[in-house]
Amino acid sequence: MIPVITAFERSPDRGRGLARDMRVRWALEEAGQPYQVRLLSFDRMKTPAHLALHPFGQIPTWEQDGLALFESGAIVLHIAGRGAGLLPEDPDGRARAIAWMFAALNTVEPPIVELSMIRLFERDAHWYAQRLQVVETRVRQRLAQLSAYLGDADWLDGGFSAGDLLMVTVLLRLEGTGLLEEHPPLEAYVARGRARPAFMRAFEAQRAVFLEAQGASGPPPAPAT
Ligand code: GTB
Repeated sequence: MIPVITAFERSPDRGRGLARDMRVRWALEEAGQPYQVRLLSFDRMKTPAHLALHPFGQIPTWEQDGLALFESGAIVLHIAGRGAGLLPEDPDGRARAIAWMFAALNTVEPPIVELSMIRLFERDAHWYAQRLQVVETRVRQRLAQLSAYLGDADWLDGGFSAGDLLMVTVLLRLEGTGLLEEHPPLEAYVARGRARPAFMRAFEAQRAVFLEAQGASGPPPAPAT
């Protein structure tokens, strides 16, 4: 059975590929695995039918042959684990690539998500500027560390892996902040990820959903986490 994933019916990112179905779509494209997408409204995400798949009522989810998964990282790991060319064959290299997947989601993504939340929802607070500075410093620290590690390498640990796939999608969320541009090696790293044909196919697929929804009726709803 072809896998079915879920995505926003009307993504608040306006088709910029920042919602977390993008990383699943990209992994599927890298694997050459055809898939179907069930598009959900915010209301449908909170119905019992969807909560049975995702306890937190979010996207993305994965269903195939009786297996249902949630959490984008777990889904990408599942795809990568099935010989998609996203994890090295040698056990040590594989373990290091998985460590980078965790690093992307647990170490680099949290301050970046916090920063986007502040920029989106806390602009009117009297402490906005102070808090922004604190969180920007946290993000800068991570970017400096990551950039120093990457140096002039193309990818984090040898060839492109699921670790890079997740890291690039995480760094993409910095679009428009100017922070990535402070680190040319990271800017080039993200550009390399974006230039992969599988990324481009995934990007166009999620963008097509936005364009169709926009054509159907008015602007999308306010951003959500
Ligand atoms: N840890 C989970 C995972 O990795 O799968 C987090 C899943 C998650 O946050 N899903 C979000 C969601 O379903 C969509 S991706 N939100 C609806 C809800 O919670 O009710 C997060 C996201 C949303 C919007 C933008 N944007 O507009 O730029 C970027 C990322």
